[in-house]
Amino acid sequence: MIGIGLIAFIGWWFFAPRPEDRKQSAVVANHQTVAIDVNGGYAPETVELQAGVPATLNFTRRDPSGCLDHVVFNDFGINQELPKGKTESIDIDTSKPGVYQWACGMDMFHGKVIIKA
Ligand SMILES: [Cu+2]
Repeated sequence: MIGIGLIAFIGWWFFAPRPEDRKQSAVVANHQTVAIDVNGGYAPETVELQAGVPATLNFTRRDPSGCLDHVVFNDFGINQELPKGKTESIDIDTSKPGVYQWACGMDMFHGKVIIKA
C-alpha cells in the first residue's frame, strides 16, 4: 500500500498542473517583457512568448548560491552572468516558434520559453 501511495504521489508531483509556474508575457508597444525571479530556482519556470514580437526576459537573482550565477540558453548561444541583487535583461529571438530550455551554469536548474505562433 505504501508503494502505491508513493507512486501516486510521484505521479501527482510530476504531472499535476502547476499554473502559477507559468507566465504569459504582456505585449506593450510591440515588445514583450517577463520578469523572472531567481531564488532557489526560477519563478516562473515557464514563460510563454508570442512569435515575431521582440522579447526581453528580466532575470533578478536573489539567491546567494553561485549555482545560479549564470543563465544559459544553449539554443540562442546565450551565457549571461547574473550578479546577485541585480536585474539582467536578456533579449530573446522570437522569430521561430518552439520550446527553448534555459538552465543555470551547471545545468541543475531549468526553465523554458515557449514561443507561440
Ligand atoms: Cu547550478
